[in-house]
Amino acid sequence: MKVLTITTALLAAAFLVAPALAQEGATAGGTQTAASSYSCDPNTCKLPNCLCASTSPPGGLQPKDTPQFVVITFDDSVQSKLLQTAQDMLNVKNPNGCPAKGSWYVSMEYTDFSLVQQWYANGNEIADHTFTHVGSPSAQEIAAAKSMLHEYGGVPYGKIKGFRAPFLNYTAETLSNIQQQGFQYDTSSTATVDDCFWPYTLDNGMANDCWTGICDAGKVKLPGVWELPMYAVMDNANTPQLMDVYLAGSVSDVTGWSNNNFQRHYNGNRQPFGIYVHPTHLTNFPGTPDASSLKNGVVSLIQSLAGKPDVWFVTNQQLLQWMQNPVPNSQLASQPYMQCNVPNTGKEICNGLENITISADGVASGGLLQNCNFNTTNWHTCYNCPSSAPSLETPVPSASLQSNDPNYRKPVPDNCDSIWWDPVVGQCLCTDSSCAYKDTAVPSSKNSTNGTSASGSPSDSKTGSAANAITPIYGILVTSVLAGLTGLLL
Ligand SMILES: *[C@@H]1O[C@H](CO)[C@@H](O)[C@H](O)[C@H]1NC(C)=O
Ligand SMILES: *[C@@H]1O[C@H](CO)[C@@H](O)[C@H](O)[C@H]1NC(C)=O
Ligand SMILES: *[C@@H]1O[C@H](CO)[C@@H](O)[C@H](O)[C@H]1NC(C)=O
Ligand SMILES: *[C@@H]1O[C@H](CO)[C@@H](O)[C@H](O)[C@H]1NC(C)=O
Ligand SMILES: CC(=O)N[C@H]1CO[C@H](CO)[C@@H](O)[C@@H]1O
Repeated sequence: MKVLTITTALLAAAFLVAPALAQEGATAGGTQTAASSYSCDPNTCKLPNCLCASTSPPGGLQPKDTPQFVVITFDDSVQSKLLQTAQDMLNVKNPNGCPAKGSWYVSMEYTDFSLVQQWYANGNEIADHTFTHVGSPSAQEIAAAKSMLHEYGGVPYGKIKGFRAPFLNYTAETLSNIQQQGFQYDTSSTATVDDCFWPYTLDNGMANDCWTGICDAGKVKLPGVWELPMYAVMDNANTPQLMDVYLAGSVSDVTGWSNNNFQRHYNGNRQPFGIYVHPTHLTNFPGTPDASSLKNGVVSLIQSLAGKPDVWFVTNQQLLQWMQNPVPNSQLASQPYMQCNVPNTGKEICNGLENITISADGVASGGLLQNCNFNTTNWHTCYNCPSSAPSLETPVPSASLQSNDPNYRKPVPDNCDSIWWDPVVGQCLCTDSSCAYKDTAVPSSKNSTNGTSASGSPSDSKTGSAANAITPIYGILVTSVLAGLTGLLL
């Protein structure tokens, strides 16, 4: 395997060209020297609760026996057309015959919560991408999104385990916030070549994005919280491309880079390979350029990776289950978290698997759905609409119906998963051990969406000068991405 050395000078150049290349966090850093401040002793840091950053597979597995995971992730709002794009991308099978699964990092604006539930009930992952998609998000931004995904999307708190920072712009304080709010992992950092680490715990700090100063001693130390680096595709100029790689070149260029980098992982140490998209770019909307060829390129790439006996398309949660107890590829098919039994409730209960239809104009509907209309946004839920539009301060306003109203929907209790919960009758349709669920992650006060009382760790501070230097670039992207979205979707 050819090892590429990226110099700081090259990196600087990469950032300058970033706006022309792609979207948020498309390019990223990673120097050989920067990671030297990371140190971790594998004799004391042991699975399942601790793992040192390493380019080698966990559990002492040989690369040839290690599954090649591919994670496909989607960012921002969940809407019917975007969901269709995601489903088209995931239309491949794993070696055990189960469908590919993906992770969605959901921001709240324009999200249709009935589709959040549908995505979740189909075995995919729902994760937190803040309320209003702000860089450097407050604890309140993170907590508000989690509350809404639970209240209106029916996702148990304990199943919302992941976080990704908007614009991939996080600080030590962001990471400390997600730990305080009980998240299991962050996936906002970048892995290039030298720092192409398998997921690791933050007991000994960060080992990626070191050029920002985040790896400095004592800066981040969060026992038990996992970091899942995002794996960059190095293009022909050795510029790391991270998100929406399809925007950085022609379909054939992007396919070539992606295949080369996939092979680097597959023939190397089998680190996970990532395909990170904003599905809005791959979806046709009236009045915007035809996205079909972009989408077809990505779909073809995914289909070309599928079908190998050791290539698995998983959610980040599935990947973490494997990380904590790594088994050889030959044993992966039978792991409980790799099964695909569809819950059979014997009854239509608005669990997301049934009764949501998408009309030609891209509107979700179904007899059991509640329609929550607040002028600028119109979304659906299996639960109660709020009496006023959710806001950052009050993400979950009181229900529009009184609890004694015959049409009042019963919220998912902490001893049932929404895929078996009938919110109309208020009944858990599965109680045996195969589906027993107890949510231990319910916030102590459901009110406390204001974030947490504790402040960040004393060592928190702004990220280093390198990060500040790229702020204007991100700023431009923020504006144009948001402007694009609002234009499209309002
Ligand atoms: C990124 O985070 C830094 C540090 O908190 C902040 O100054 C900057 O405004 C953020 N950038 C964006 C695009 O939000
Ligand atoms: C959806 O549910 C409603 C109410 O139970 C029912 O009337 C309707 O026929 C269902 N639609 C489908 C496609 O099953
Ligand atoms: C929730 O917030 C309201 C208004 O701030 C307050 O009156 C109520 O006591 C809180 N409930 C809990 C359980 O903290
Ligand atoms: C939310 O947090 C802010 C700042 O910590 C505080 O001033 C405010 O009173 C809090 N609001 C609620 C409802 O707890
Ligand atoms: C600004 C605006 O469109 N307001 C409308 C919001 O919805 C209510 C109820 O449908 C209307 O009465 C308002 O005019």
